[in-house]
Amino acid sequence: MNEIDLLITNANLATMDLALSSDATTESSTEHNDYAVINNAHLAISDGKIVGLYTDSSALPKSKTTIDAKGGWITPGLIDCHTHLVWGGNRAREFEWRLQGVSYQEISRKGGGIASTVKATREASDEQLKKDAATRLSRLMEEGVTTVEIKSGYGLSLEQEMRMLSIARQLGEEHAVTIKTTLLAAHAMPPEFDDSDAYIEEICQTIIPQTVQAGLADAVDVFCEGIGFSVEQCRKVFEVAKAHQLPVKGHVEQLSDLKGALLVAQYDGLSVDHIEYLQASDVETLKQSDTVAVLLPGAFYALKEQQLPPIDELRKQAVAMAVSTDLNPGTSPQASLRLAMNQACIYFGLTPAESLAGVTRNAAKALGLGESKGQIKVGYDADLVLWDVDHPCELSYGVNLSRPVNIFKQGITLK
Ligand code: DI6
Ligand code: FE
Repeated sequence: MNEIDLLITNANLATMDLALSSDATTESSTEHNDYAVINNAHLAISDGKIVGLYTDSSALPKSKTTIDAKGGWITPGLIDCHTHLVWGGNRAREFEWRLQGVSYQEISRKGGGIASTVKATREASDEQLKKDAATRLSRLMEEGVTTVEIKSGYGLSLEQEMRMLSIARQLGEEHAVTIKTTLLAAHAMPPEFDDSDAYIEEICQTIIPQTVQAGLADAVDVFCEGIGFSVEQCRKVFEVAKAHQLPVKGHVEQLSDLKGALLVAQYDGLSVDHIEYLQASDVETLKQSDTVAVLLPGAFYALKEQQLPPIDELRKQAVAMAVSTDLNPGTSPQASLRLAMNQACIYFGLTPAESLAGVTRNAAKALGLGESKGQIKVGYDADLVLWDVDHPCELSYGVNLSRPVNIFKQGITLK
């Protein structure tokens, strides 16, 4: 091998590579197998990719730069696969109402909720929107997040949805992070419309085609809910997305069981998100369509929900479970994926290893990036984090106890 760009020596790797988890190179304990550990390893990186994994230090390639991990733990860069991080204004007032016992749905029906953020987002200048979004993005990145999905959905017109997506794209160009954009025009009713079928027509005839033409959307999402859109309306949106070769996903079964997950599965969707009200008997369908279950414990926490997603059944059917922040001003004002990992364990009963897989391998899969990100594997992107922990379990256990020592984005040392 020619001289490589970067060599990281003496690391313990939580590779999250399923192919390794029962392999002889990992320690035999199940605990280690869950993280697909390689102890005392050396990582070779060139052109932003992982090009070699070694346990024999006598056979290392020559490198321009070498970093000694001193026995520290390295994981794949964290991936936040569900955020609404571009928004205007704030909803702290609504938080006070909710604490007084007014429900999220009630606030939404009275013109608060998503509608109030739509108003504030439309009124904000491009500069202000981008500045606030960049601050939130940096909060995630400080924690070791190297890939973020960002949805539109607070614009609700062609021009405003495109503005949100274009700001999301710009964030990806200006910061050392991979951004995947998702068009969520079917999030709520815009004030200009009183007929939801007419707005769905606008999404199908105008918003999706023009957004696609401008190259602004990587996927299409819907809010399939009593206070959102019906299954039949979401189906129309998915038909048009499919005609434009865009993958789909859905906010489904968050507050009630409309069977939105089954619709997403019919379109071989990337993910079903929230799913607290998903019936265990519907889980098999997700397995068949290879759709990721995205768990959003931050929204569950902030709304003080009681209904738990069918974790046992998802586990039994080996449906990939991702964990994400759902960062948004209403139901999950939480710019911490590490906190979401902890909440996924505490509230949903995930194991710390499942939680880590949820923000690495499975989050990558939820974004259609399963072949390039979310695992430490030769040929994969060198998005990596070196942590100040004694075991990867600590990443889910503590809140603001451990931090990244180094963050590498496509082989570039950010920290
Ligand atoms: N579900 C959510 O949790 C967010 N959107 C959605 O469809 C909430 C968005 C908000 O309240 O602003
Ligand atoms: Fe959401």
